[in-house]
Amino acid sequence: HGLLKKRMRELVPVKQALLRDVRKRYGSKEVCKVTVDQAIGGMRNVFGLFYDASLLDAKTGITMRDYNIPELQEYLQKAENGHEPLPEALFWLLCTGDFPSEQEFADVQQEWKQRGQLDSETQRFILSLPKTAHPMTMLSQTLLFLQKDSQFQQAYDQGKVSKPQYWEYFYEDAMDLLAKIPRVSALIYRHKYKNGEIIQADDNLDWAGNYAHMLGYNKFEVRECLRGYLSIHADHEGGNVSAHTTHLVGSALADPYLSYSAGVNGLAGPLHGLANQEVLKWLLEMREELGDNISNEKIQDYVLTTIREGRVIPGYGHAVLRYTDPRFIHQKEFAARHIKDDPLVNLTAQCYHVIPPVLKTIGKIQNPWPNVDAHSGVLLYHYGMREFQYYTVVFAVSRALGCMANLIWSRAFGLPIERPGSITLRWIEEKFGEN
Ligand code: AMX
Repeated sequence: HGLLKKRMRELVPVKQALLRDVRKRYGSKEVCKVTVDQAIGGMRNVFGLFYDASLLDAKTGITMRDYNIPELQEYLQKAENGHEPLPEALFWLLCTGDFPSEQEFADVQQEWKQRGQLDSETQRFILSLPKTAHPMTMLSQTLLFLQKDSQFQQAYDQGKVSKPQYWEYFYEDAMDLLAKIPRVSALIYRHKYKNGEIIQADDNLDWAGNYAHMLGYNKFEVRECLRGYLSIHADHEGGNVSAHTTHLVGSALADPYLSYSAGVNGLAGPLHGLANQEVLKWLLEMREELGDNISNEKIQDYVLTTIREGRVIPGYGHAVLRYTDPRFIHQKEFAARHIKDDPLVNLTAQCYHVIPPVLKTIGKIQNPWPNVDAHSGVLLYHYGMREFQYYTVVFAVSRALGCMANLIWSRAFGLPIERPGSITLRWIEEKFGEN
């Protein structure tokens, strides 16, 4: 076994004891009340989930194991001459709460290289998928295809596994899934857009750098872009659609492949991860209609027209955040460091200046500021990846890190099947009606 599993074996009993103690001391305390509006309105600010690896603050954004995005960028391992955090190091942090030593970091990296090979059956499966399918659908399907290799499912089927061991099997599946997902995703890209011309993995590269390489992008800057991208999208607490779905499905003891395939399906919704594809589409449509050097007034009109048509401004707004997403800032700073004078990057900066005041005039919008998806696509577009339908797959490769770390812990904590209650219109009327 690798060093991460060894460390998890030390940590699991300690944290199990901590959880028992917390329940004993605070188990009957009230976390929050739920109003009828919240029950109908997508459960905003209902704190009914336990999800340990990250926490979202409306004002300051995401912290993963208590570290915000600039701190993660500063403290996590980087590539030689690089500035961006490496996802292998982040995964160690998400699982253990500690930053990895150089040796621990190298061990995860090595383990993912060993586990990452795709067999010829899986390659054939991907290359047989209809090219008309959306790449997110292809990813979800391939995760389901890989489910035949689930060690948890096999052990459970044979009656070999009891509850205290669940997490160890989830861990094995999670590590395999994480090792394979960049290769699966790169092959989907090469199949759909590059005539199936496969680029073999380069095992001298790190997880994210190798993903860039297998996609067909070899500049150091692109690798750096992906290292940062795959780190900052990894986790966003437990209530977002992809994380919550993965957690929910896993709570039924569906293995990590089944669980994450379900999470990926949620990520493929335009109000969630697919927003990064939508942003590019929207920006390109705007440029097509209005040309280059668009005035602020024209952008304002374009925003209002989009809203009048009953559409949302993709990349703006958030269910929890109430200020600019620190992940947006991270990408904006990346662009400032690396990219000079790209028309779409410049337009994104101009939109950041122009759009929030317009959205503020529309009373119902709770958050007029940009989220991560407002920026991520233009970076990929700049580096030559023009197939914006693919962008959410990159998000999915990253989100797997957070979803897998939390899934392992959900089993380690022995969390039960998730089953909240629901209410009907009649229930509400009878409970609160006058008579
Ligand atoms: N453009 C236009 N209208 C917007 C809007 C936007 N960017 N953001 C919110 N609104 C509208 C909502 O559609 C809703 O209208 P309705 O009452 O007529 O249905 C109203 O404002 C109130 O919504 P809210 O409370 O501010 O937001 P929410 O929590 O219901 O939804 C989100 C949050 C992200 C779905 C929404 O802001 C949105 O649709 N944004 C655009 C899509 C996007 O960028 N999604 C990515 C989010 C980050 C992620 O998950 N990757």
